[in-house]
Amino acid sequence: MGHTEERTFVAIKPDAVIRGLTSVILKRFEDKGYKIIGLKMLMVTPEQAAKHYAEHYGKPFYDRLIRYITSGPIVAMVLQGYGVINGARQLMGATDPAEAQVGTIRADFAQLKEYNVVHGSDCVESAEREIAIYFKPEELCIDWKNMTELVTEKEDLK
Ligand code: IDP
Ligand code: MG
Repeated sequence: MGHTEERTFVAIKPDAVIRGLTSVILKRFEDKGYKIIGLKMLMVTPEQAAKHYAEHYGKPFYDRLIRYITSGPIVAMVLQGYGVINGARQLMGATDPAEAQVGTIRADFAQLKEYNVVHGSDCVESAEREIAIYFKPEELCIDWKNMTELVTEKEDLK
C-alpha cells in the first residue's frame, strides 16, 4: 500500500501566542515528525478572517470568532506529512477543550471552545484553500527532507 504525503494549514491562535505557548504547541507537531514547510507570525486581517471562517458565517459565535482570530498575532504554518490533515487534528483534540482527550493540545492547554489555542484544516480541500489565504507559493520551503522523510523514503513504502 502506498503512503501519500499531504499538506495542512495549522495556526497557533492569538490566545496561545499571548500566553507564551507558541513553542510548546509547535513542538507537538514537530515531535510527531511532520515537516514544517511554511512558518510565520502575522496579524490576521478582517478579509483573511472572513475567508478562513466563511463556513461559519451567520452562526451565533461568528462575530466573536472573527474578533478572537484578529485579536493578536497568530503563528501560521504549513505542515507536510503522511496523513497530516487528520493527524494534526488528532494532536489538537476536540474543538471544545472540555471534551478533548487528555494529552491533546486543546485538553492540555485550553478550557473553552471560544479560546481553544489552535486551528487545523479538516480536509484536503480546506487545507488547499486555507494555505492559499495565508501563504504565497514562494513562501513555502519545499526543497529539503526532514528526518521522517529520510527514514521513510524507502522503496517498499511507495
Ligand atoms: P475546529 O476548529 O475544531 O475545526 P469548527 O467547528 O470549525 O472547529 O469551529 C471553528 C472555530 O470556531 C473553533 O476552533 C472555535 O474557536 C470556534 N467555535 C466553534 N464552535 C463554537 C461555539 O459553539 N462557540 C464559540 N466558538 C466556537
Ligand atoms: Mg474547522
